[in-house]
Amino acid sequence: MTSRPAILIARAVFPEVVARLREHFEVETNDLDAPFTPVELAQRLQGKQGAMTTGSERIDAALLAACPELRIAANIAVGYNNFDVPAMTAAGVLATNTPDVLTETTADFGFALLMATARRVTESEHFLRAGLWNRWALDMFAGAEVHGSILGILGMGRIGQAIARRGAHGFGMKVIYHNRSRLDAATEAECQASYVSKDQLLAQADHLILVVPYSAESHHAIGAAEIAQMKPTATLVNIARGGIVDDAALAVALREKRIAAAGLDVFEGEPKVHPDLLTVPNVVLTPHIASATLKTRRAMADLAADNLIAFFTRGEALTPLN
Ligand code: 8YV
Repeated sequence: MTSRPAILIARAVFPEVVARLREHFEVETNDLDAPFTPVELAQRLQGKQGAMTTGSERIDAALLAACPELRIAANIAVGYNNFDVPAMTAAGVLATNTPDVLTETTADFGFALLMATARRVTESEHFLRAGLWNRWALDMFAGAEVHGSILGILGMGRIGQAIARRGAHGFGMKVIYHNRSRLDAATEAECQASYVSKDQLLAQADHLILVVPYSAESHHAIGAAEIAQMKPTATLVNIARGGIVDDAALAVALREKRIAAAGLDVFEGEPKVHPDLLTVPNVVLTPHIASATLKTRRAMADLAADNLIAFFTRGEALTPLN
């Protein structure tokens, strides 16, 4: 018998973070780092009061009913569509996420993907690696201009604003955005961003980047009809969540050159990727790495750990969602 709370760390995390958690809790880890099935997760959570999760672990009503001792789930992610927050609240389980610590890093990557997409970086690299480069040509891999173009942002939270600042201040872009609620005038001025309707955003953007949280409302927010509203020269970047874009419709649009190119870090049903996206050349594909710098991933794990420690020692978490 122990009086210390018991927690499950559902995926492999930095040893230093595990060591810190062991100072406070009885800790079970997943050293193989294979994602648990829902049944395995419920089994591992038996007798646990806390869970450290990632986007791979779903905390929903069925899981909560099977794990009555659970009191907190600390997500190592700012997005929390793997949590059914109303069900957690009803079950008296605290939910936490990791905002702020990944904002600038994720915005950096959004820009990296935008530039790789617009300037055809991976497409031209594949060409070179395949030994196809035997002469220089004036129009070879000529892409879309980034500086001075129109940057459209769907979802203007912390990361959207950080992308806007990069576009406006670093690349002299005209920034337009659409969001459920309009930003206050001071924030708009600081980001040099103008609020437009979703239709205007689609029609005007040279480069459209998606940074909106996933919800029933944002499911397939970009499908065939929305892509049809975009300029044929436009690019589309998704660093938000799979499911916001209808990947099958996007693959068709890319193949038919209805838009110039896309950059995707997230996918419907990832880690599976729609097979048609793997065969179209004008798409840059990355495996959900927008927040992946060592410093930021460590900061995310540390914040999730701090949430668990603060909750069990002081009764309140640092970044609660409910
Ligand atoms: C995470 C993310 O790495 O924070 C988020 O919402 O998408 C990424 O930064 C990923 O969700 C793993 O939990």
